[in-house]
Amino acid sequence: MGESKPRPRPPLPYNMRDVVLPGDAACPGCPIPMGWKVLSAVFGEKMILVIPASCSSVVVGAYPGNSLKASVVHVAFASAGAVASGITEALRRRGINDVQVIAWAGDGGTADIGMASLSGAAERNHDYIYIMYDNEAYMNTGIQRSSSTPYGAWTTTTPIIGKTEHKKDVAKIMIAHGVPYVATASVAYPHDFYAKLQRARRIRGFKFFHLHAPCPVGWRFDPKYTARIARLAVETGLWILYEYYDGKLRLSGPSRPYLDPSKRKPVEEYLKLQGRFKRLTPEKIEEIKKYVKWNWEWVKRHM
Ligand SMILES: Cc1ncc(C[n+]2csc(CCOP(=O)(O)OP(=O)(O)O)c2C)c(N)n1
Ligand code: SF4
Ligand SMILES: [Mg+2]
Repeated sequence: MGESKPRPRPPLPYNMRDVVLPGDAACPGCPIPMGWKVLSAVFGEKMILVIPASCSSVVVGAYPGNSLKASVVHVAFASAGAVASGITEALRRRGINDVQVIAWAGDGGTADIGMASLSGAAERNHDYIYIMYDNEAYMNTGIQRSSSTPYGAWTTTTPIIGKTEHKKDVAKIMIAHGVPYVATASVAYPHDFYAKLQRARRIRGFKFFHLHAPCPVGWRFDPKYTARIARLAVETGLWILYEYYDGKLRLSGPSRPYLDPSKRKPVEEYLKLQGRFKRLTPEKIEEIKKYVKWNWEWVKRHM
């Protein structure tokens, strides 16, 4: 038998600069690692993520089995805003200025239980980035409604007629705090998210991101559709991408065409792919359309 040729090296399983490691505990189609990939592209290992109790705590895992090659601090549900403030100040006092502190919290951990510590950090204008990844319910504990669950959506605590209130708009609350930078983003538009993070890292003071993050498990859709559904939210005008700084709102590229309502896709295209909206009546769909219109009016007034 002749000598066998050495086998070609298999390609590396992941980009070596990528700090999001393969083999995490996320469900298929989970938006969380999609968001982290973008953080990784901007900050690499030079970030400290502060993560309150949520799906993200499970997806990142416990040391030394972390699925992120960056520093992670697991904190109590309500405290991301406060802990990230403390870490930021500690680094400043030690003269360490090449590490980005990022609070990475769910909608429950931000819009509900974490609101007080978030508001305090924003008011004190601590110099870090807060990212609310919004999967629009308490997913880790079994899909309970949050104040960021949208109108009409089924959850295990809004089982029959869906949620009867509209979403709490945390980005607007942050704008009202007068922080230096607020942005909305979507896991379907990584380049837009990337550019916003690059801008935010150069701004001193508190920076807030509201990241739309469709969850296949809680929203009841096929995991292969995460990016498609996130994109449809923008194309129907339901999710508006913008930045707010220096007292002015700047509509982001992907949302610009939809300033013209005739360019927007019908909201039904977004709703029909998700089991959580299965029981919507025509009246409720009309109410959602009114909300979209009202939101765009608000955007126009602040441009
Ligand atoms: C004080 C407190 N109350 C309740 C819980 C239980 N708990 C853990 S994660 C979670 C839901 C988190 O929801 P969200 O912040 O939206 O993140 P997601 O799981 O959706 O990613 C809850 C209620 C807790 N850990 N601490
Ligand atoms: S429930 Fe949703 S957000 Fe949580 S890990 Fe699964 S896909 Fe991700
Ligand atoms: Mg959530």
